[in-house]
Amino acid sequence: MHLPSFLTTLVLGFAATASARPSSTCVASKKCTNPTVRKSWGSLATSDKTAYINAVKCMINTPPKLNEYAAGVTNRWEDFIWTHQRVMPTIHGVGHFLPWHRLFLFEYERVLRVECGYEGTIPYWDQKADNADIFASPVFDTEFGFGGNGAFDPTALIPFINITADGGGCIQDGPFKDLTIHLGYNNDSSYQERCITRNIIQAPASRWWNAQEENNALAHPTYEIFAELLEGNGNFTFDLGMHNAGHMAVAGDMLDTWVSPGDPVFYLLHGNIDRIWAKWQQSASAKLFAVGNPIRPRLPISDGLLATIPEGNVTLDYVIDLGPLAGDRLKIPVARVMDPMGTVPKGYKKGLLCYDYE
Ligand SMILES: [Cu+2]
Repeated sequence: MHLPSFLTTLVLGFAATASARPSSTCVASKKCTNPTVRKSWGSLATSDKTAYINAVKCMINTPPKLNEYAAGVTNRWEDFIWTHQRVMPTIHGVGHFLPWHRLFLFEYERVLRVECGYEGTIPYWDQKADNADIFASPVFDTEFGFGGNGAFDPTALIPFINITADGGGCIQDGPFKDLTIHLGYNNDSSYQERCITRNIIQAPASRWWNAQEENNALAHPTYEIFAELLEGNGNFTFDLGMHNAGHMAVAGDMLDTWVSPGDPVFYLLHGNIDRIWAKWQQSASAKLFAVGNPIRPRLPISDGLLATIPEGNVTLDYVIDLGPLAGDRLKIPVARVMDPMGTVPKGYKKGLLCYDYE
């Protein structure tokens, strides 16, 4: 295995070009009472882990609602994969990356609870706890976790860095060993039968999954820089950030930006990204409703698609939605998902959320 160049190159290229947004932080509503509490996977009791894994299995075994839209959607789990796949180019590298994924997690958790009788909350992956040895993560436990690496496939190159590693093939063990996915890779939503792959590598975890990286992001006073640092700037060889480094360290399906929610660990990783955002928001009152950065992606996308996306920056009024997954019910201004504890700035309908992180 060659050492990827990002190990030796640390680019601190973030110019302070973004200015603080004028804050309309006059809170019109009260915090919700009795928030649910999301906990790290490693801190859960084994019975809680089993309950969550069973809820995921339930979702996989539940009939789809969106099969009319794509042949590769055959169950409720794939409703969510496709929902992410269909809008991939417009929800990454944009100002609403964090709010959109927060909304996505909200609906995912709701479906686990309402349709699968799950009584807990969605767990998060405390990435920094696995900095030294990602392979030993409780997330990859074969009994009380999501199984470990994919089978070794010498032809599987990790995208962006073009190296081989120890895995690359189908998940070999654990509760999702035989998970069959019916959507293709990238934007291919035609019907197929395939496994979930992983190609775990330590390097991104060593470099980005640590308290220093988390604190480095948290220390930035503006949403614009904080959010970009946390997500990663789209350059998969230099500035991964904890989010991109999370996808890259697991690799396989997790490194297919379109269909990465096929691997159950997607939701744990995004739980952590959402947790860090919430922590940043709660660190000063002016940050709670701070949002910004362009609606148009930083990443290259086709000119045809780009032309359909408005110019300008994301504001509290910018409307996000989950498409047919939730229809008008979750077609809402960003303002309504800003506070996990459900407050909204003056003038907005009540907040959607009521949770906290432990
Ligand atoms: Cu995503």
